[in-house]
Amino acid sequence: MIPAITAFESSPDRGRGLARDMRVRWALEEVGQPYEVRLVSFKAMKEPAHKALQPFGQIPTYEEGDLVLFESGAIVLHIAERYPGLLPDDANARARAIAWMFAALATVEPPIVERSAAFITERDQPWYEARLPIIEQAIHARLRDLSRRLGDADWLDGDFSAGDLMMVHALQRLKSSGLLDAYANLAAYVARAEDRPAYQRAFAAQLAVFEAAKAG
Ligand code: GTB
Repeated sequence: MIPAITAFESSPDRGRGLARDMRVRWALEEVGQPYEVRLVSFKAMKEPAHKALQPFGQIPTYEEGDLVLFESGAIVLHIAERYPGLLPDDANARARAIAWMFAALATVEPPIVERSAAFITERDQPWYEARLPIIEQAIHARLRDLSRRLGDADWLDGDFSAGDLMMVHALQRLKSSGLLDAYANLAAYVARAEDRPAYQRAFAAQLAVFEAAKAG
């Protein structure tokens, strides 16, 4: 059964791999599972057919036989549990890798997303100049602790896992901000993950969608 995922027909990230279909593509590439991609427009995303798959009218979704999933974290966890390669066999190590997935989604990513959202919706407001450093302080607090915990290890807990995949994808959104520059080990961690052949394949696939939309 070839799973099918959804992605932006025309991604606002202009092919930088920041939209959340990227983490699902990457997970599927890591485990070597072929997949299909259905591209959806912003309009189609808000229509009942798509909302039956994703109640909030967003991408990504994941369909595999009778199973329909939404939420990128749940999708990546499902892939990691269904196919070998993204979670350790040892039960305790597996639980810790899943904890890192949650840490990425619930602890590290929120202030990063808040910064992007503030830029999009509030940058013309008089309070934006004062608000930005407050959000950035919250991001630095997470990066400092994450950097200390990673230390000089390659990955967060042993071998590369779904926890690293989710964490790196959350951190990538900071690349253009310069905020990662103060944490050499985190910048190297992101670069190390981006060197993985599975990452490269997933990145190329989502970039091809953007290039095709631009050309056509
Ligand atoms: N919690 C959900 C999940 O993890 O699956 C969040 C899904 C989500 O935010 N989807 C976004 C979406 O569908 C795309 S990825 N947005 C359309 C809408 O809500 O109407 C978020 C995203 C969008 C754009 C950039 N970018 O331009 O850099 C980065 C990330």
